[in-house]
Amino acid sequence: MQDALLRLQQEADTDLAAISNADQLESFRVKYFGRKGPFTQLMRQLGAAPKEDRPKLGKMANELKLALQGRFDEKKVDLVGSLAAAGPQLDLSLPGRQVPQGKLHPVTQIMEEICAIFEGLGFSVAEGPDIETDFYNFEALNIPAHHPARDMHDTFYVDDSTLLRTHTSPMQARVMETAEPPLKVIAPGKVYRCDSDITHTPMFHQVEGFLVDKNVSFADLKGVLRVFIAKMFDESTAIRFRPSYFPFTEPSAEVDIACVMCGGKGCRVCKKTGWLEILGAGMIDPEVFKKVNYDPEVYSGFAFGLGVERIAMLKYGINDIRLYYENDLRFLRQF
Ligand code: 2NL
Repeated sequence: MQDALLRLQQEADTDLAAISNADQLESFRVKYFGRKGPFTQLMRQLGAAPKEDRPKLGKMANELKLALQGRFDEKKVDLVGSLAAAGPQLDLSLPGRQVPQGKLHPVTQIMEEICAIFEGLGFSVAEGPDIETDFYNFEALNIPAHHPARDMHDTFYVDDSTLLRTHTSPMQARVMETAEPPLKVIAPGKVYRCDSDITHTPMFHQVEGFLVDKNVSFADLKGVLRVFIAKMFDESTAIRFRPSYFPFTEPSAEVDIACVMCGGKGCRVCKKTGWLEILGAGMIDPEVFKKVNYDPEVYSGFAFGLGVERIAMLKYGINDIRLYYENDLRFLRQF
């Protein structure tokens, strides 16, 4: 039996050395360690050996099996290592995994487009705090305490003198306070009003702009807005100015464009009027100039304000403003 063990060891060594792939590794395992393998047989033969030899032979057989198992494991590790070193087993013809790609939110896209148009006209961009003082949001813009216009703004107050800005004009008041004309500035950003339905969200975006210099006229305002609308919509888009009222401008106007849906014939979107309101504007009120220490006898200027969500709705034919803020990818991916 000792001879048998010796022969087994030699044969196993030869077999082990010849292994070069996973199939051969598995055949080896079955041949030597399987249920019908030599060790099972040896254990059976052990019963036939002289009683005094049995412990010694049993120990030899066990040691051989353990040693063989050890070398088999080493071989396995080597083989896996060399297969890995030979390069990943990849099918390079398979299509790659798509990397998900993010995009700018439609409101951000339109906001950037609007800013780019005004920057092209020589305006610079000023950004300021969302949390404002009552002074910059109202007082400086000719909306004193108890002015009826305050009711129109549905203000979120932080405390008696602090609030979430209801428009971006406070930024413009800040600019005028610290810089001297001539000035051409736009103020883009988030604004807040306590209002929510299909045309209002409590947070939305505005771009406001103003120009102050000597001898600025309403014709300059019309010229700038004319160019803006032609670039934002279409060269041939018809526009009209309608008299209106804002506390910070005099005279004031609301600006309409021919309905983008029906071209002016009248439809559901324009409520049969053929026109869509897209922004408000006017000549800066002398009272505003006095608040920021500009001499209204020397300087004049115009200002305008527009809602970004509204412009994007008109441009893309979106009928519910709340879609912007539901984060439904099926909606967002369309832009
Ligand atoms: C609208 C109307 C407007 C302004 C905003 C403004 C700013 C300064 C002085 C005077 Cl610092 N005016 N901004 C002027 C007229 C209209 O917005 O309907 N916005 C959505």
